[in-house]
Amino acid sequence: MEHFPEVPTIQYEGSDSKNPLAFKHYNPEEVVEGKSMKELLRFSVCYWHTFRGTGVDPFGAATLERPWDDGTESVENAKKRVGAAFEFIQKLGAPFYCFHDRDVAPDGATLSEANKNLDEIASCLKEAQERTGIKLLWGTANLFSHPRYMHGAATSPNADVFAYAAAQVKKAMEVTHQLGGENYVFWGGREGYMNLYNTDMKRELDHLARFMHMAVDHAKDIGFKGTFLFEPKPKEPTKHQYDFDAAACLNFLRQYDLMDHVKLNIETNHATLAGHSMMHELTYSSIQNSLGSIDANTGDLLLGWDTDQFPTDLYLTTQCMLVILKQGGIAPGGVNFDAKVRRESFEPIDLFHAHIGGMDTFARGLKIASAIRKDGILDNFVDDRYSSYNSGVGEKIEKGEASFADLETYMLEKGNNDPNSSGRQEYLENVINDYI
Ligand code: XUL
Ligand code: CO
Repeated sequence: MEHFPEVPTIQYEGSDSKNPLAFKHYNPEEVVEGKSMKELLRFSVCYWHTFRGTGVDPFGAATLERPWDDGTESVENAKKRVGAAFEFIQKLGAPFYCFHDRDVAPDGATLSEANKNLDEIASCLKEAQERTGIKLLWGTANLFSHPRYMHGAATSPNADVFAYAAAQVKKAMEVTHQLGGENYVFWGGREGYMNLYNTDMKRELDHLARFMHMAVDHAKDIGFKGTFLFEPKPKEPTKHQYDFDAAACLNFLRQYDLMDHVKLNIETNHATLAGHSMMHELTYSSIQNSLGSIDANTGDLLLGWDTDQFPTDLYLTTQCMLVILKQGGIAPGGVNFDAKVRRESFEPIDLFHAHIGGMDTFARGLKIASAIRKDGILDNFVDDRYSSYNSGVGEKIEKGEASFADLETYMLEKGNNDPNSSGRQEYLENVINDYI
Protein backbone atom coordinates (compact mmCIF):
# COMPACT_ATOMS: atom_id res chain seq x y z
CA MET A 1 0.00 0.00 0.00
CA GLU A 2 1.27 3.47 -0.92
CA HIS A 3 1.21 6.06 1.87
CA PHE A 4 2.40 9.10 -0.08
CA PRO A 5 0.67 8.54 -3.44
CA GLU A 6 0.88 12.19 -4.42
CA VAL A 7 4.68 12.31 -4.01
CA PRO A 8 7.03 10.98 -6.68
CA THR A 9 10.65 10.02 -6.03
CA ILE A 10 12.39 13.32 -5.34
CA GLN A 11 14.81 14.26 -8.12
CA TYR A 12 17.58 16.80 -8.47
CA GLU A 13 16.33 19.49 -10.86
CA GLY A 14 18.93 22.22 -10.36
CA SER A 15 18.73 25.70 -8.89
CA ASP A 16 16.32 27.06 -11.54
CA SER A 17 13.61 24.56 -10.67
CA LYS A 18 10.47 25.92 -9.06
CA ASN A 19 9.24 22.45 -8.12
CA PRO A 20 8.91 22.31 -4.31
CA LEU A 21 9.22 18.52 -4.44
CA ALA A 22 12.64 18.55 -6.10
CA PHE A 23 16.21 19.13 -4.94
CA LYS A 24 17.73 22.38 -6.16
CA HIS A 25 21.21 21.67 -4.75
CA TYR A 26 21.46 18.11 -3.46
CA ASN A 27 22.68 16.13 -6.44
CA PRO A 28 23.70 12.77 -4.91
CA GLU A 29 26.21 11.84 -7.59
CA GLU A 30 27.84 15.27 -7.94
CA VAL A 31 31.48 15.11 -6.88
CA VAL A 32 32.86 17.58 -4.35
CA GLU A 33 36.47 17.28 -3.17
CA GLY A 34 36.76 13.86 -4.78
CA LYS A 35 33.65 12.28 -3.23
CA SER A 36 30.00 12.22 -4.23
CA MET A 37 27.58 14.37 -2.23
CA LYS A 38 25.84 11.18 -1.19
CA GLU A 39 29.06 9.79 0.29
CA LEU A 40 30.03 13.06 1.93
CA LEU A 41 26.71 13.98 3.47
CA ARG A 42 25.39 10.54 4.42
CA PHE A 43 21.89 11.86 5.14
CA SER A 44 19.76 10.02 7.63
CA VAL A 45 16.08 10.26 8.60
CA CYS A 46 15.30 9.85 12.28
CA TYR A 47 12.45 7.57 13.17
CA TRP A 48 11.48 9.18 16.46
CA HIS A 49 10.53 12.64 15.24
CA THR A 50 9.55 11.80 11.70
CA PHE A 51 7.45 8.71 12.42
CA ARG A 52 6.62 8.98 16.12
CA GLY A 53 6.24 12.73 16.52
CA THR A 54 2.63 13.74 17.10
CA GLY A 55 2.87 17.50 17.49
CA VAL A 56 2.19 17.35 21.22
CA ASP A 57 3.77 20.26 23.11
CA PRO A 58 3.56 21.30 26.78
CA PHE A 59 0.42 23.30 26.01
CA GLY A 60 -1.44 21.27 23.45
CA ALA A 61 -2.46 17.89 22.10
CA ALA A 62 -1.37 16.03 19.00
CA THR A 63 -1.89 17.83 15.71
CA LEU A 64 -0.01 15.80 13.10
CA GLU A 65 -2.03 13.81 10.56
CA ARG A 66 -0.44 10.41 9.99
CA PRO A 67 -3.10 8.37 8.16
CA TRP A 68 -1.06 5.15 8.29
CA ASP A 69 -0.90 5.27 12.10
CA ASP A 70 -3.92 4.13 14.14
CA GLY A 71 -2.44 5.63 17.30
CA THR A 72 -2.23 2.28 19.14
CA GLU A 73 0.89 0.70 20.60
CA SER A 74 0.31 -2.55 18.74
CA VAL A 75 2.92 -4.55 16.85
CA GLU A 76 0.58 -4.48 13.82
CA ASN A 77 0.56 -0.69 13.84
CA ALA A 78 4.35 -0.60 14.27
CA LYS A 79 4.70 -2.81 11.19
CA LYS A 80 2.45 -0.57 9.13
CA ARG A 81 4.55 2.39 10.22
CA VAL A 82 7.70 0.68 8.94
CA GLY A 83 6.03 0.53 5.52
CA ALA A 84 5.27 4.26 5.57
CA ALA A 85 8.74 5.12 6.88
CA PHE A 86 10.62 3.20 4.21
CA GLU A 87 8.39 4.53 1.42
CA PHE A 88 9.17 8.05 2.69
CA ILE A 89 12.92 7.51 3.04
CA GLN A 90 13.12 5.82 -0.35
CA LYS A 91 11.18 8.56 -2.15
CA LEU A 92 13.36 11.15 -0.43
CA GLY A 93 16.54 9.34 -1.48
CA ALA A 94 18.17 9.43 1.96
CA PRO A 95 20.61 6.53 2.26
CA PHE A 96 20.23 6.04 6.04
CA TYR A 97 17.86 6.07 9.00
CA CYS A 98 18.28 5.98 12.81
CA PHE A 99 16.06 4.74 15.62
CA HIS A 100 15.58 4.22 19.34
CA ASP A 101 14.37 0.75 20.36
CA ARG A 102 11.09 2.12 21.72
CA ASP A 103 10.33 4.23 18.63
CA VAL A 104 10.20 1.34 16.28
CA ALA A 105 8.57 -1.29 18.51
CA PRO A 106 6.09 -1.18 21.39
CA ASP A 107 7.44 -1.49 24.91
CA GLY A 108 6.29 -4.47 26.98
CA ALA A 109 5.08 -5.19 30.51
CA THR A 110 8.29 -7.17 31.04
CA LEU A 111 11.72 -7.01 29.44
CA SER A 112 11.13 -10.25 27.56
CA GLU A 113 7.87 -8.94 26.11
CA ALA A 114 9.62 -5.74 25.00
CA ASN A 115 12.46 -7.79 23.47
CA LYS A 116 9.97 -9.99 21.64
CA ASN A 117 8.25 -6.93 20.15
CA LEU A 118 11.59 -5.49 19.12
CA ASP A 119 12.64 -8.75 17.46
CA GLU A 120 9.43 -8.83 15.46
CA ILE A 121 9.89 -5.27 14.21
CA ALA A 122 13.61 -5.80 13.63
CA SER A 123 12.86 -8.54 11.11
CA CYS A 124 10.37 -6.22 9.45
CA LEU A 125 13.06 -3.48 9.32
CA LYS A 126 15.57 -5.93 7.91
CA GLU A 127 13.21 -6.93 5.15
CA ALA A 128 12.52 -3.24 4.37
CA GLN A 129 16.27 -2.46 4.32
CA GLU A 130 16.93 -5.32 1.94
CA ARG A 131 14.03 -4.32 -0.31
CA THR A 132 15.03 -0.64 -0.53
CA GLY A 133 18.80 -0.59 0.03
CA ILE A 134 18.33 1.92 2.87
CA LYS A 135 20.88 1.37 5.63
CA LEU A 136 20.98 1.92 9.38
CA LEU A 137 23.29 4.79 10.40
CA TRP A 138 22.81 4.14 14.11
CA GLY A 139 20.60 2.59 16.67
CA THR A 140 20.08 3.57 20.29
CA ALA A 141 17.99 2.73 23.33
CA ASN A 142 15.41 5.03 24.86
CA LEU A 143 16.52 5.19 28.50
CA PHE A 144 14.48 8.24 29.44
CA SER A 145 10.75 7.88 28.64
CA HIS A 146 9.71 5.06 30.95
CA PRO A 147 8.91 6.14 34.55
CA ARG A 148 11.54 3.68 35.87
CA TYR A 149 14.14 6.11 34.49
CA MET A 150 12.91 9.04 36.59
CA HIS A 151 16.30 9.26 38.39
CA GLY A 152 18.36 8.37 35.32
CA ALA A 153 19.41 5.03 33.82
CA ALA A 154 23.12 4.27 34.30
CA THR A 155 23.21 7.05 36.92
CA SER A 156 20.10 5.94 38.78
CA PRO A 157 20.59 5.37 42.51
CA ASN A 158 18.55 2.17 42.02
CA ALA A 159 20.86 -0.68 40.92
CA ASP A 160 17.92 -2.57 39.44
CA VAL A 161 17.25 0.33 37.10
CA PHE A 162 20.93 0.23 36.06
CA ALA A 163 20.48 -3.48 35.38
CA TYR A 164 17.31 -2.93 33.35
CA ALA A 165 19.04 -0.22 31.31
CA ALA A 166 22.02 -2.51 30.71
CA ALA A 167 19.75 -5.28 29.47
CA GLN A 168 17.91 -2.82 27.26
CA VAL A 169 21.14 -1.48 25.71
CA LYS A 170 22.47 -5.02 25.24
CA LYS A 171 19.40 -5.84 23.19
CA ALA A 172 19.43 -2.52 21.27
CA MET A 173 23.09 -3.12 20.37
CA GLU A 174 22.31 -6.62 19.17
CA VAL A 175 19.44 -5.40 16.99
CA THR A 176 21.61 -2.54 15.67
CA HIS A 177 24.30 -5.09 14.80
CA GLN A 178 21.82 -7.45 13.19
CA LEU A 179 20.57 -4.58 10.99
CA GLY A 180 24.10 -3.63 9.92
CA GLY A 181 24.12 -0.38 11.95
CA GLU A 182 27.32 1.59 11.42
CA ASN A 183 27.26 3.31 14.82
CA TYR A 184 25.59 3.10 18.22
CA VAL A 185 24.54 6.25 20.11
CA PHE A 186 24.31 7.04 23.81
CA TRP A 187 22.15 9.99 24.67
CA GLY A 188 21.85 10.23 28.41
CA GLY A 189 18.30 11.50 28.56
CA ARG A 190 18.25 11.73 32.35
CA GLU A 191 21.91 11.16 33.20
CA GLY A 192 22.34 14.17 35.43
CA TYR A 193 20.80 15.58 38.57
CA MET A 194 18.11 17.95 39.75
CA ASN A 195 19.57 18.58 43.20
CA LEU A 196 23.02 17.92 44.67
CA TYR A 197 21.64 17.46 48.20
CA ASN A 198 20.41 13.99 47.21
CA THR A 199 23.15 13.13 44.69
CA ASP A 200 26.46 11.27 44.96
CA MET A 201 28.03 12.76 41.85
CA LYS A 202 31.21 10.67 42.02
CA ARG A 203 29.28 7.42 42.24
CA GLU A 204 26.92 8.40 39.44
CA LEU A 205 29.79 9.27 37.09
CA ASP A 206 31.60 6.04 37.99
CA HIS A 207 28.43 4.11 37.20
CA LEU A 208 27.99 5.83 33.84
CA ALA A 209 31.56 4.93 32.91
CA ARG A 210 31.05 1.34 34.05
CA PHE A 211 27.96 1.17 31.86
CA MET A 212 29.84 2.38 28.79
CA HIS A 213 32.69 -0.05 29.39
CA MET A 214 30.13 -2.86 29.57
CA ALA A 215 28.80 -1.72 26.19
CA VAL A 216 32.32 -1.71 24.73
CA ASP A 217 32.89 -5.23 26.10
CA HIS A 218 29.58 -6.46 24.73
CA ALA A 219 30.41 -5.04 21.29
CA LYS A 220 33.52 -7.23 21.31
CA ASP A 221 31.47 -10.27 22.36
CA ILE A 222 28.99 -9.90 19.52
CA GLY A 223 31.46 -8.67 16.89
CA PHE A 224 29.89 -5.21 16.55
CA LYS A 225 32.55 -3.02 14.92
CA GLY A 226 30.52 0.19 14.66
CA THR A 227 31.53 3.41 16.38
CA PHE A 228 30.03 4.34 19.75
CA LEU A 229 28.85 7.92 19.87
CA PHE A 230 28.13 10.00 22.98
CA GLU A 231 25.70 12.88 22.34
CA PRO A 232 26.19 16.02 24.42
CA LYS A 233 23.15 17.96 25.59
CA PRO A 234 22.90 20.44 28.45
CA LYS A 235 19.86 20.86 30.74
CA GLU A 236 16.63 19.30 29.50
CA PRO A 237 15.46 17.26 31.16
CA THR A 238 17.78 17.46 34.19
CA LYS A 239 19.08 20.73 35.56
CA HIS A 240 22.64 19.58 35.05
CA GLN A 241 23.34 16.84 32.54
CA TYR A 242 26.68 15.02 32.91
CA ASP A 243 26.90 15.07 29.10
CA PHE A 244 26.54 18.88 29.09
CA ASP A 245 28.73 19.71 26.07
CA ALA A 246 31.63 18.36 24.03
CA ALA A 247 34.16 19.50 26.63
CA ALA A 248 32.33 17.78 29.50
CA CYS A 249 31.83 14.60 27.46
CA LEU A 250 35.45 14.43 26.33
CA ASN A 251 36.69 15.04 29.85
CA PHE A 252 34.48 12.19 31.04
CA LEU A 253 35.63 9.84 28.27
CA ARG A 254 39.27 10.68 28.91
CA GLN A 255 38.98 10.32 32.68
CA TYR A 256 37.43 6.88 32.35
CA ASP A 257 39.68 5.60 29.57
CA LEU A 258 36.95 5.53 26.92
CA MET A 259 38.51 7.87 24.32
CA ASP A 260 39.58 5.02 22.04
CA HIS A 261 36.09 3.56 21.99
CA VAL A 262 33.66 6.46 21.92
CA LYS A 263 33.35 9.55 19.71
CA LEU A 264 30.77 12.32 19.81
CA ASN A 265 27.49 12.92 18.02
CA ILE A 266 27.11 16.70 17.95
CA GLU A 267 23.68 18.31 17.63
CA THR A 268 23.12 21.98 16.77
CA ASN A 269 20.30 22.73 19.19
CA HIS A 270 22.23 21.07 22.00
CA ALA A 271 25.33 23.13 21.20
CA THR A 272 23.37 26.37 21.36
CA LEU A 273 21.56 25.41 24.58
CA ALA A 274 25.03 24.91 26.11
CA GLY A 275 25.95 28.45 25.09
CA HIS A 276 28.17 27.38 22.18
CA SER A 277 27.87 27.59 18.44
CA MET A 278 27.63 24.37 16.43
CA MET A 279 30.93 25.28 14.79
CA HIS A 280 32.56 25.52 18.22
CA GLU A 281 31.33 22.08 19.28
CA LEU A 282 32.30 20.51 15.96
CA THR A 283 35.75 22.08 15.99
CA TYR A 284 36.37 21.20 19.63
CA SER A 285 35.52 17.54 18.93
CA SER A 286 37.27 17.35 15.59
CA ILE A 287 40.64 18.64 16.84
CA GLN A 288 40.57 15.80 19.37
CA ASN A 289 39.76 13.24 16.69
CA SER A 290 36.37 12.75 18.33
CA LEU A 291 33.84 14.12 15.87
CA GLY A 292 31.89 11.03 14.87
CA SER A 293 28.54 12.17 13.53
CA ILE A 294 26.09 15.05 13.61
CA ASP A 295 22.44 15.51 14.49
CA ALA A 296 21.37 18.18 12.05
CA ASN A 297 18.76 20.59 13.31
CA THR A 298 18.54 24.07 14.71
CA GLY A 299 16.92 25.91 17.60
CA ASP A 300 15.01 29.16 17.61
CA LEU A 301 16.83 32.18 18.99
CA LEU A 302 13.63 33.43 20.58
CA LEU A 303 12.73 30.15 22.28
CA GLY A 304 14.98 28.89 25.04
CA TRP A 305 14.31 25.15 24.60
CA ASP A 306 15.21 22.28 22.31
CA THR A 307 12.86 22.99 19.40
CA ASP A 308 14.69 20.64 16.98
CA GLN A 309 13.79 22.52 13.82
CA PHE A 310 15.00 21.61 10.36
CA PRO A 311 18.18 23.47 9.40
CA THR A 312 17.61 26.16 6.74
CA ASP A 313 20.43 28.56 7.58
CA LEU A 314 23.27 28.61 5.04
CA TYR A 315 25.76 30.07 7.54
CA LEU A 316 25.11 27.13 9.85
CA THR A 317 25.50 24.45 7.19
CA THR A 318 28.55 26.16 5.65
CA GLN A 319 30.21 26.20 9.06
CA CYS A 320 29.33 22.53 9.63
CA MET A 321 30.74 21.53 6.28
CA LEU A 322 33.92 23.59 6.74
CA VAL A 323 34.71 21.49 9.81
CA ILE A 324 33.60 18.21 8.27
CA LEU A 325 35.59 18.73 5.06
CA LYS A 326 38.63 19.75 7.06
CA GLN A 327 38.63 16.41 8.89
CA GLY A 328 38.13 14.56 5.59
CA GLY A 329 34.44 13.64 5.97
CA ILE A 330 32.10 12.29 8.61
CA ALA A 331 31.91 8.56 7.73
CA PRO A 332 31.06 6.17 9.30
CA GLY A 333 28.87 8.85 10.89
CA GLY A 334 26.45 10.96 8.92
CA VAL A 335 24.13 13.93 8.87
CA ASN A 336 21.06 12.77 10.75
CA PHE A 337 18.00 15.01 10.73
CA ASP A 338 17.17 14.87 14.42
CA ALA A 339 14.49 17.43 13.61
CA LYS A 340 10.74 17.65 13.70
CA VAL A 341 8.20 19.52 11.65
CA ARG A 342 6.33 22.26 13.53
CA ARG A 343 3.01 21.17 15.01
CA GLU A 344 1.34 23.65 12.68
CA SER A 345 2.86 21.81 9.67
CA PHE A 346 0.54 18.90 10.24
CA GLU A 347 0.18 17.29 6.80
CA PRO A 348 2.32 14.31 5.76
CA ILE A 349 3.68 16.25 2.78
CA ASP A 350 5.31 18.70 5.21
CA LEU A 351 7.73 15.90 6.07
CA PHE A 352 9.00 16.06 2.47
CA HIS A 353 9.28 19.85 2.44
CA ALA A 354 11.22 19.77 5.70
CA HIS A 355 13.72 17.11 4.66
CA ILE A 356 14.19 18.45 1.13
CA GLY A 357 14.97 21.86 2.64
CA GLY A 358 17.43 20.40 5.14
CA MET A 359 19.21 18.34 2.49
CA ASP A 360 19.40 21.24 0.04
CA THR A 361 20.69 23.57 2.74
CA PHE A 362 23.44 21.09 3.64
CA ALA A 363 24.29 20.52 -0.04
CA ARG A 364 24.66 24.27 -0.52
CA GLY A 365 26.71 24.51 2.66
CA LEU A 366 28.94 21.77 1.27
CA LYS A 367 29.45 23.55 -2.05
CA ILE A 368 30.10 26.91 -0.36
CA ALA A 369 32.53 25.38 2.14
CA SER A 370 34.38 23.60 -0.64
CA ALA A 371 34.69 26.84 -2.67
CA ILE A 372 36.06 28.66 0.40
CA ARG A 373 38.56 25.87 0.96
CA LYS A 374 39.58 25.77 -2.71
CA ASP A 375 40.46 29.47 -2.69
CA GLY A 376 42.27 28.96 0.59
CA ILE A 377 41.35 32.41 1.82
CA LEU A 378 40.46 31.39 5.39
CA ASP A 379 43.19 28.79 5.75
CA ASN A 380 45.83 31.18 4.40
CA PHE A 381 44.69 33.89 6.77
CA VAL A 382 44.83 31.57 9.77
CA ASP A 383 48.22 30.13 8.75
CA ASP A 384 49.59 33.61 8.41
CA ARG A 385 48.11 34.70 11.75
CA TYR A 386 50.13 32.04 13.58
CA SER A 387 53.27 32.27 11.43
CA SER A 388 55.34 33.67 14.31
CA TYR A 389 55.34 30.10 15.65
CA ASN A 390 56.90 28.71 12.47
CA SER A 391 60.45 29.84 13.27
CA GLY A 392 62.53 31.54 15.93
CA VAL A 393 61.16 31.76 19.44
CA GLY A 394 57.68 30.56 18.41
CA GLU A 395 59.10 27.35 16.95
CA LYS A 396 61.05 26.74 20.17
CA ILE A 397 57.86 27.27 22.24
CA GLU A 398 55.89 24.78 20.15
CA LYS A 399 58.68 22.20 20.21
CA GLY A 400 58.99 22.44 23.99
CA GLU A 401 62.55 23.78 23.65
CA ALA A 402 61.96 27.01 25.59
CA SER A 403 61.59 27.53 29.35
CA PHE A 404 60.27 30.56 31.22
CA ALA A 405 63.92 31.49 31.90
CA ASP A 406 64.81 31.25 28.17
CA LEU A 407 61.90 33.47 27.26
CA GLU A 408 62.85 35.95 29.95
CA THR A 409 66.41 36.18 28.56
CA TYR A 410 64.98 36.54 25.02
CA MET A 411 62.62 39.33 26.01
CA LEU A 412 65.09 41.14 28.26
CA GLU A 413 67.39 41.31 25.26
CA LYS A 414 64.68 42.28 22.78
CA GLY A 415 63.03 44.79 25.11
CA ASN A 416 59.51 44.49 23.72
CA ASN A 417 57.36 42.21 21.59
CA ASP A 418 56.79 42.52 17.85
CA PRO A 419 53.56 44.42 17.08
CA ASN A 420 50.23 42.62 16.69
CA SER A 421 48.37 42.26 13.37
CA SER A 422 44.66 42.95 12.91
CA GLY A 423 42.30 40.00 13.41
CA ARG A 424 40.27 41.33 10.43
CA GLN A 425 37.08 39.78 11.74
CA GLU A 426 34.73 42.04 9.76
CA TYR A 427 36.74 41.53 6.57
CA LEU A 428 36.53 37.75 6.98
CA GLU A 429 32.79 37.90 7.67
CA ASN A 430 32.43 39.87 4.43
CA VAL A 431 34.45 37.25 2.61
CA ILE A 432 32.12 34.48 3.83
CA ASN A 433 29.15 36.55 2.64
CA ASP A 434 30.72 36.76 -0.82
CA TYR A 435 30.76 32.97 -1.04
CA ILE A 436 27.22 32.60 0.30
C1 XUL B 1 17.32 14.30 22.36
C2 XUL B 1 18.09 13.76 21.24
C3 XUL B 1 17.99 12.29 21.05
C4 XUL B 1 19.23 11.62 20.60
C5 XUL B 1 19.14 10.13 20.53
O1 XUL B 1 17.48 15.67 22.53
O2 XUL B 1 18.74 14.47 20.51
O3 XUL B 1 16.94 12.04 20.18
O4 XUL B 1 19.67 12.09 19.37
O5 XUL B 1 18.75 9.57 21.72
CO1 CO C 1 19.98 14.08 18.85
